Amino acid sequence: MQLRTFSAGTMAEALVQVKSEMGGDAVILHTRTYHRRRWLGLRRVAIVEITAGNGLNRSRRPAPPRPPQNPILSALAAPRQLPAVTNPQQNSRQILETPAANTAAVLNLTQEMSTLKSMVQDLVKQSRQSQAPNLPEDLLEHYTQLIQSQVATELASEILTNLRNTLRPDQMRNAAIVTEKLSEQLEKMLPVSGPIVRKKLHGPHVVALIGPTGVGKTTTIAKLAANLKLREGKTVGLITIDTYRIAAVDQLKKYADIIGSPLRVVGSPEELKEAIAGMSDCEFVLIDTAGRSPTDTLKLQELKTFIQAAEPDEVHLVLSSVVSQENIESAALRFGNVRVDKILFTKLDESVHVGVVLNVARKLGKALSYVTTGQDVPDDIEEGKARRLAQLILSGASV
Ligand SMILES: Nc1nc2c(ncn2[C@@H]2O[C@H](COP(=O)(O)OP(=O)(O)O)[C@@H](O)[C@H]2O)c(=O)[nH]1
Ligand SMILES: [Mg+2]
Repeated sequence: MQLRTFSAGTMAEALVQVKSEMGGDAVILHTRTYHRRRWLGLRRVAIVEITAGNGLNRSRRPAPPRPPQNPILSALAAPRQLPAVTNPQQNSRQILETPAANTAAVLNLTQEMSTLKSMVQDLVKQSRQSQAPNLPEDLLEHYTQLIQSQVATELASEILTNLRNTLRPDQMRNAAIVTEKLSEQLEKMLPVSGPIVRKKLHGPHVVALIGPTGVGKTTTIAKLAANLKLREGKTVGLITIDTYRIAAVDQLKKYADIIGSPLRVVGSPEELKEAIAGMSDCEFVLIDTAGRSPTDTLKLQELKTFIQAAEPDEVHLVLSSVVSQENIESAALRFGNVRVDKILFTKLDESVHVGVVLNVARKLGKALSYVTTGQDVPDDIEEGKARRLAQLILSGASV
């Protein structure tokens, strides 16, 4: 069986692609509509995705209710000659004049629809089984939940295969046990770093936040600084690297004033070194980085020289969980070149696909430090906890 996925702006466009690439015999197995952010996450664009298959192994279905052709595709793309009611304009008068004929036609259509519905369900199940082989029926539902939360298919398969291998048959029948064990498997997959802690006795513990523009670095610095200072009673100094003079400083200055922390703005690696040295009486120094465009490699190179000069104790790559997995990965690749010790995910309150956090943490092999859950300073930040993330993935809900 050959499986392919097509994406387009509308269902009609996607169907045209299916027909032209796979021919009229292709069977639609699954459709979904999702939104992707474009232009640095400012615009949401709807994408229709169709998964279609060719050469389905029909021997799996013992008694096909219909001839082995492509009823779904043809029903959607080029309506077949169904009873009169499928072509209402042509036959409307006739139907209206004979209520019995009308009822019969509607009945016929209802039957046709329910046959199609059960075929689609059957095919979707087959498709899932082929993607997640050897999974008992009870676990398929959980596999689907992981996929819906955007956990990568290979990760979802691995998690459920582990689960199948660890559960006894009697446990498998107990939904509460299955969910608990599944959560444990997910938790094991997500490395977390714990909170920012100063271990040294002298000098500040220096933390830098890097990442694309608009992900929430400055807001997160303000949250971290406020919590360290106001809740934990630590002394905190703030530094912002702003070589572009884009006035991003005002935002942090406001927070620095409220918290009562010093803020230094630096324009060169030397100034940054001096600024850190000047804050030697602080227990923590948090470095914010302003930027114009995340794709500007020259600026990334510049950022690297700043980070090298600062010699921070930890560098957190800040990523927005509402951006597509593709964009997150390309940002991670670019900033990975600068230096990344931990990852921090923002805007979990706006994301329904928390699986992305798991995928990216696994892919980068970096531990999750914090997640942020809203715009409020200082409350909307939490230490990254594997169990919390696992439960969000399993519930399919946002925070
Ligand atoms: N919904 C939501 N918005 C956030 C969160 N963190 C930051 N923001 C918003 O994202 C926007 C950009 O934040 P900013 O800190 O300026 O991003 P920076 O360019 O990386 O410094 C602002 O409107 C913030 O209020 C979060 O956790 N959830
Ligand atoms: Mg900023």
